[in-house]
Amino acid sequence: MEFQQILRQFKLESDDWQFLGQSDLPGGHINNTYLLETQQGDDVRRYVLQRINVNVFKQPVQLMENIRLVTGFVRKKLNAGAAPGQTTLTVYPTHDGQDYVIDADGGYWRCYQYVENSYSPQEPTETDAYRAGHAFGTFMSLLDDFPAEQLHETIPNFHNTAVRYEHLQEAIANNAAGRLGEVTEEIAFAQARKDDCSRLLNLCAAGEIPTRVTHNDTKLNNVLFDKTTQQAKCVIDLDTIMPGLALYDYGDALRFLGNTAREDARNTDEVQFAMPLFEAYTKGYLAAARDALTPTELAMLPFSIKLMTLECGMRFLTDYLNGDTYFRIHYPDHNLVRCRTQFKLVQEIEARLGEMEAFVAGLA
Ligand code: GN1
Ligand code: MG
Repeated sequence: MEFQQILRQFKLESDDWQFLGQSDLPGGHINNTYLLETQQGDDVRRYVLQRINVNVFKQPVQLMENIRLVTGFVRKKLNAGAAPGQTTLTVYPTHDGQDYVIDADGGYWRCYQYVENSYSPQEPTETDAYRAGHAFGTFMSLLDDFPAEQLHETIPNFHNTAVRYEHLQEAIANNAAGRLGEVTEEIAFAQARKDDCSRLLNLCAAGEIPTRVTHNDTKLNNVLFDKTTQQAKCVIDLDTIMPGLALYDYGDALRFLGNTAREDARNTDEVQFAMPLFEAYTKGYLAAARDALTPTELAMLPFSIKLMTLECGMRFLTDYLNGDTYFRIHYPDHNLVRCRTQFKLVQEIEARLGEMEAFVAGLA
């Protein structure tokens, strides 16, 4: 189906618009994202149209319900002045009141307002890191009293690292793509860290870490910054909002931000852990979220970075063994390259864990 025809089915600001054009919005590993431009009277209005990957998100209707509930809840608080300068995503309904359009091939499409005058920092500074930490900390605080039981768990066990470890063991046993011989070292690397995989889960089961409403995909490019003020203004990519641990969001953010190289750098010598960005992000995050966190959560902040990095590496490795059925790849060993950067980063984090723990203890 044509993009225009899909957009026609959404209830936009006006029905009287002309299509100006479309382009890809690259970056994500899962959904397909497009920017559509329209002329409405004197205004140019832009929309983000996304095809939801239903191989990954098997319950697109529930997923959209989560996003509608969460954005509605956050918007109310923002309108009441909760976090000046922040905004949230705007989901457009269709003319018949749904949050999505189903195309002739059964594809699910949704439409967001494009966040104008925004960018995502490509080479983040310490100021950017502080602001991103503050934005994700604020996001968590805003959702502190959200009724979690209303949320669907759209991908069960999403950050259950012990389950991720089991999925890796299954992928090894199946050897579906016949690649087992290439990844002996990576498998040994993960297996040597098996006990780490259940540490946070055990603390959660013991009641030392609470379950909260979490974002679950806190990469830096999921915070948009304002071009005029350079402040972080909108947390985006709300697909994985589910009950989870605050430590997943904190750890995953630094997995991404703390890496001095790209997530798919082939030369792992480039992969180091950026302590100044860690320090800045942590300060910003704690400025917004410290009061909500328990002592155990605070103590486990540095470990969570290691855990989320290990988990992400295991997920790339699992997908490589399975024959690349989950993450979008751009060349044959892309998932293996991604796995290797993550595992190199785990080593870098392990070497600095004590230093990081001392830093957090000094702030708390
Ligand atoms: C995927 O599509 P994207 O880039 O927002 C993945 C995250 C991973 C990330 C690694 C639903 O996110 O969990 O951390 O890639 N999302 C899903 O870059 O699996
Ligand atoms: Mg995502």
